[in-house]
Amino acid sequence: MSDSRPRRTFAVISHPDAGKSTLTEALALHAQVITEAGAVHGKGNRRATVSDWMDMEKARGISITSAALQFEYGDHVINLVDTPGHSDFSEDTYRVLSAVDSAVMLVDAGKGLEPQTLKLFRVCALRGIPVITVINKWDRPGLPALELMDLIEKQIGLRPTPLTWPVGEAGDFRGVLERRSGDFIQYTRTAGGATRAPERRMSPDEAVAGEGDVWELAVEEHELLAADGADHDQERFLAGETTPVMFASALQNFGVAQLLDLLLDLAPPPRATPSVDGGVREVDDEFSAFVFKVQSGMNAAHRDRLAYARVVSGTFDRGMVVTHAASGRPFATKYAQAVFGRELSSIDQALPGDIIGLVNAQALRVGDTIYVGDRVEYPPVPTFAPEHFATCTAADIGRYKQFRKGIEQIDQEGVVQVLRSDLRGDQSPVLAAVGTLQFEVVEERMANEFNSPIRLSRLDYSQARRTDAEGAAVLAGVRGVEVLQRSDGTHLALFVDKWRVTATTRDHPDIMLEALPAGGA
Ligand SMILES: Nc1nc2c(ncn2[C@@H]2O[C@H](COP(=O)(O)OP(=O)(O)OP(=O)(O)O)[C@@H](O)[C@H]2O)c(=O)[nH]1
Ligand SMILES: [Mg+2]
Repeated sequence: MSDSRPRRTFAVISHPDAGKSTLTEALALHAQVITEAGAVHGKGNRRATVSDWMDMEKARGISITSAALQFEYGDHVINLVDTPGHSDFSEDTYRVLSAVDSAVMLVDAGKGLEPQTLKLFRVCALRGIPVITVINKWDRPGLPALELMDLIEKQIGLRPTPLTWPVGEAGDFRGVLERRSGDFIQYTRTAGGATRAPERRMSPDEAVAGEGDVWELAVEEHELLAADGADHDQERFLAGETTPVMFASALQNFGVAQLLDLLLDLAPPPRATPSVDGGVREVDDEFSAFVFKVQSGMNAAHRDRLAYARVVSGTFDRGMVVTHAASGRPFATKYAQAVFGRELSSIDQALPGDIIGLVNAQALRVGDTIYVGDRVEYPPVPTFAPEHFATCTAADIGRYKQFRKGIEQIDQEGVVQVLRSDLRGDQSPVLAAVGTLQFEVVEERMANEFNSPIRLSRLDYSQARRTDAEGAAVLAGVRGVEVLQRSDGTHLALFVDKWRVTATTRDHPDIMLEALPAGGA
């Protein structure tokens, strides 16, 4: 977007099924970027949400890949990234977390804090990403609100500071008490939740008259929270000690306006970013950005490959020639796009916090930095320890060209890690994944997008360790170990199990065998 309005850049994260894509859509609906929710929220009749665009996502009703949406709201420009909840895709979610300034964490009111949610909370804490908590699905029976606050405090050690408090227990969502003003905001359902939910602000007196005991209980609990010091404190929130909490029903568009306002008022704007060499790029320094995601197949008609870059500093102008840090080569940015799910529209300018799509930028890989002026390189995005391995061959040998092209693209996107060795040859690379659903995505995309169905044959390995050329040479003759190379040059030694790793370390104490960060559940 071509103006200087303030930016808010955040990710929506949680355990699968908590309602991230539904909330993403509700936010877009509320900001009036879409006029009707794409999801017809009936069971079995669910159309895809704006952010779930892959065929596989539509068929299964889960998000498989992250989706970026940029839209205007009030006097702000919002950059939102909807992430997949499934732990098999957590590498994608973690990459997104390197590109945002805050996170909206969804909690399913009926389920409390689920494993993947807890894990993501920890990642945010580690990276210093402030977290806003949304208790979702309040339209359905669930845990008591105070109990949920206890769970947040005990299980993740963040102090919850609710900004709104539900009026009506889970399953009887009448509205919220806005704690700052003490007002009642009453929500009204619309048919199927397809349009913005009307809301009415009422004074406490009106609320008592209308809602009686239910209102009084909310007031009591609100006072209890206040007495306990559970009020919002901006500094502590930004320091990662507290989390503002809101109650919502994404499906019915309840609580969505309050969340948008919260994001504008309290979520942090883009800030200075450290580079690998220990320096810092200030927001108003010269232009720089890094690629956190590469995706193709967004549009079956054009085989576009899109690199998603987060602008870190400076102003981006379309057509600008930037430097690609990895190769030192100049790079022309003629085809910069704003992204809204799968829709692209060309942009002339972008500011820090914006996520831009660079079309057919073949040179760009996940983690790459581009810049103008003083050289800068941002830290690489993490890759995880794969735990599942399979050899991959073209089902139809006559389609080997398509096969190679597809595998190369899959590799560049980081859908799985692609490993090769002289022994196995190029016809039969090994795919390495954090979770087996990643294999299914590869199978589906190779068949439909690249017209080269594949055969996968699972290998017995479950452990990968980083080694080097020397280690590879030593391990070449060792039984139960195989060394392959990733396209970034990294040598990975694969082992059947942990015992084999231990035994090998004992027998060859001098070689490098380094654990990779754990990814999956
Ligand atoms: N009752 C109720 N159902 C909801 C609400 N929000 C989402 N759902 C339903 O929960 C299911 C999952 O919603 P999604 O938005 O796809 O969940 P998600 O978190 O994006 O899931 P993944 O991307 O697969 O991790 C869908 O059937 C939604 O209609 C809500 O507020 N109330
Ligand atoms: Mg989703």
